[in-house]
Amino acid sequence: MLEPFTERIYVTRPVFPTIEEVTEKLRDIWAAKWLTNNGPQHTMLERELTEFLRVPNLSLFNNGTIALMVACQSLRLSGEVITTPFTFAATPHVLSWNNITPIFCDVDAETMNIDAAKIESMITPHTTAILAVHVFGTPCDVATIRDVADRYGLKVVYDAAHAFGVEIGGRGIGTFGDISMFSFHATKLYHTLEGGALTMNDEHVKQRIDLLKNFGIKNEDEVVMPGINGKLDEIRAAVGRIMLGYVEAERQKRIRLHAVYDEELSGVDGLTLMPKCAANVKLNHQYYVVRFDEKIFGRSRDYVCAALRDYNVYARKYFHPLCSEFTCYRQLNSSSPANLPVANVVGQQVLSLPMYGGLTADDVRKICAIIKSFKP
Ligand code: T4K
Repeated sequence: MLEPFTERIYVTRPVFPTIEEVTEKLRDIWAAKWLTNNGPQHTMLERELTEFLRVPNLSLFNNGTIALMVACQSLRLSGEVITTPFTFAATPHVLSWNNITPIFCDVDAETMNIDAAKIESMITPHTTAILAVHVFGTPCDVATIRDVADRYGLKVVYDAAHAFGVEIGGRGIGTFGDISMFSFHATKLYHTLEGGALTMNDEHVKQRIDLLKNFGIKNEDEVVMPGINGKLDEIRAAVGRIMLGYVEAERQKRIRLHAVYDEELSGVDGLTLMPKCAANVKLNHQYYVVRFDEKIFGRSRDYVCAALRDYNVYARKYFHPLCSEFTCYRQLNSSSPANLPVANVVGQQVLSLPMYGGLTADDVRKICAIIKSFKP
C-alpha cells in the first residue's frame, strides 16, 4: 500500500496574498475612512476587472449568489427558466428565490454543460430565459444557446462562477448572453474572500443592476425599485485588487498540474478525463474532474472517494446529488430521471480531484497512483 499523505489534501486551497500586501491596503482604507458603499477600492477594482475579463461593463457584488439573484431581477425574469441540474445548489436556488420554476434540461455527455440541442424541447409559453452554467470552466455551446434564445425571444444568463478569465477566440466569456455571473469565493481561482460580479454588454442593464444592489436608491430623495444589499466592501475589494496580481501565476501552476493528471490518468480504462476544448478557448484550469465508469474501472466513484480519504485525500463529488434530486426540486416534472439520463450518469460518476497551485507535480502523481491502485 502507498503511504498516506501526512497532511490532508483538500480539493482546493485558497490563494493567499502576503500579510504585508494586505496590511498596506488596509492602511489606505483606514486613511480614506471609507469602508463600503462604492468606495475608492471598489471603483478601482471594477475598472481593473472590466479590463481583465475583457467585458464592456461589470458590477461588483458581495457574493455570486446575490449577484445571480439580482441578474434575474434586472431582466425581470419570471415563470420558468431552463437550467442545468448539474451545478452547485445556488443556481436553481436563485430562481426559486425569484419565484421562478427551474426547468431542468439534460446535459451534454462530454462537456457536462446543458445540452443546447435539448433546450428547445423544454420551452413552454411560460419560459422567459435560459440559465446555463459553464461548469468547471468549460464554455457552454454559446452559439446554439444564442440561436434558440433569439428564435423564442428568451433572455440568456450564464452562471460563470467557474469561468474566471475564460475566453473564446480572445473574447471574454462574460460577453456572451445578456448577463454573466462570476463568483469570487475563496475556493475559486480568483477571489475576494467572498465576492462576485455581473458582467453585461448593455450599459442600461448595468445601471439597473447598480441600483438593485443598493436597495434601489437613486439619490437621497428617491428609491426607484425594490433593491437589496449586494455591495462589496472596501476590504474585500482591496484584497481583490491584490489577487489580480496572483491569478495568472496560479493559472500557470494549474496548467502544469492538469497536464500531470492527464499524463498519469489517460489510458486508464473506465476513466473519462476533463473534456478537450477547441483550440481558440483559453481555460482557467480551476478544477480537475474525472468520471469513473464502475463497470469498466471496477470501482465506483463513491468507492474511490471514500478510499482516497484513507490516504488523506479529500476529493469532492461536485456535483452530486444533482439539483434535480434535492427534496425541494425532485417533485418537478423536469426532475424525472427519464428527462435527465445523461446528468444522472454523470452525477454518479464524477469526482473533483485536488487542484491548486500549492500542490506539486509529485503530489498529483501520487494521487493518481493511489487511484490506479484501487483498480481491481
Ligand atoms: N454557481 C456555481 C456553479 C457555483 O459553483 C457557486 C459556488 C455559485 C454559483 C455560488 O457562488 P458564491 O455565492 O459562493 O460566490 C464551495 C464554495 O463555497 C462555493 O462558492 C462553490 N460554488 C462550490 C463549488 O464550492 P463547498 O460547500 O464545497 O465549500 P467547502 O467549505 O466545503 O470548501 C471546499 C474545500 O476548500 C474545503 O474542503 C477546504 C478548502 N477550503 C475552503 C475554504 C472556504 C480552504 O482550504 N479554505 C477555505 O477558506 O462550496
